Amino acid sequence: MDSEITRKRREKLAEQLGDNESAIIFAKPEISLEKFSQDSNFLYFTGINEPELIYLVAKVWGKLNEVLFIERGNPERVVWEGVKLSIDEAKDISGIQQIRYKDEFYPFLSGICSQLTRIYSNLGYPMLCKPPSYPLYMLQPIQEKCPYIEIKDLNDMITPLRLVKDEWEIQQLQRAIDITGLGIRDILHTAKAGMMEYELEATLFYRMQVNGLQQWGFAPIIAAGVNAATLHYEKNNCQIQAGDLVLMDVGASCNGYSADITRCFPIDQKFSSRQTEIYNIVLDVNKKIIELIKPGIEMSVLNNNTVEWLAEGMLSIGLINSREEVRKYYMHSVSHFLGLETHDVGGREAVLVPGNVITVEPGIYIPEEKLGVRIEDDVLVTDNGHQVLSAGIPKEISDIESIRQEALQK
Ligand SMILES: [Mn+2]
Repeated sequence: MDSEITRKRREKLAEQLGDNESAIIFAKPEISLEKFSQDSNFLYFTGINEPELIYLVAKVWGKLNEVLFIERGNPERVVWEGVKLSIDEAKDISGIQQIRYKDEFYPFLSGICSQLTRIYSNLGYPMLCKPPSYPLYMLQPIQEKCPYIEIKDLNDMITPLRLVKDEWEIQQLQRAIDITGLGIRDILHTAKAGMMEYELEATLFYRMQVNGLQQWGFAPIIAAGVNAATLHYEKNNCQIQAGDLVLMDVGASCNGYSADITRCFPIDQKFSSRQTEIYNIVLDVNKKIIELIKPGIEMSVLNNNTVEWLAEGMLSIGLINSREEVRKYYMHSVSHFLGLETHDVGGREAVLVPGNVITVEPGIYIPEEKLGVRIEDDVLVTDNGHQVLSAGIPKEISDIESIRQEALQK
């Protein structure tokens, strides 16, 4: 990744700072023996995928000051932890010119904090963070020393930036989606009744790993039969029975950018007639919602139409008797933004603009019939419409059945 890209992002962040305000973004701390996963905002503004670093930008009396704090390597720890990022490497990857060691962070901040009125940081949502987030913990000493400084989450500043994806970001998403698609095809070609859900998960993980994608974007859902009617099922530990429809809601992550795809397939060669009936209603809504996507459309319009059209479908087959009952079998929303987080920044009230990437994922869940169907695509908003980034992953019944037939006749 070119440091010019992150430099431009930091410029846009700094433009939003008022005088005597600072933004401080903390990389995730290192947790021993755990696979490292970077803070999305830190990655977005620095391009550095290393723990424990701190990025600070401050506007003091009109003058901008930008510093990256890195760890001071300890030669005795090298054999355990490897070599830490050097000053030159940090400069090279991020394009940030002023690099200091992390033990200088508090002295540096103390030097400017009498001038600061506000600090924006990647605090996370305090309600959801128990114990308090790492950034909040790190800013505690400053808050105690300078209680007049207001400490705020920087979400509102970064949301408009992260919502619009540049070309490089779209490439990462496309790669994550393509490789997820390859894994889904592998599963369609190898799954058989009697297998465990986690065997299918392993097939996809293998495909991701051999293609160089080492992390899931989120906990994968491989749900057979009734499990597909549990929206966030992630145990993936049941045996798949003949007759089951299998739902896979999965996504690899590429340089932090997450795919989010859902496909369903019969463990037998063909969809049963009931599975076909439900699947076609969901597929039809999936396609009609995608057709609506273009700049200027509100997310709420996508949501309202989904509820309306799913209700029509359910009424037409007698699954429900009145429109009001639609929420019994469809209880989530149809779209969310996709990016560095699977549920990326951007709210339900947003109006789409070119460069947004959203999911489209209608579903119908009928636990009493041991059946759940969701079909999810990832869609880029273009200047005059949309582009389905997951278009290469089969979702037509005829395409899925022909792969299943070929697979089971082997
Ligand atoms: Mn999703």
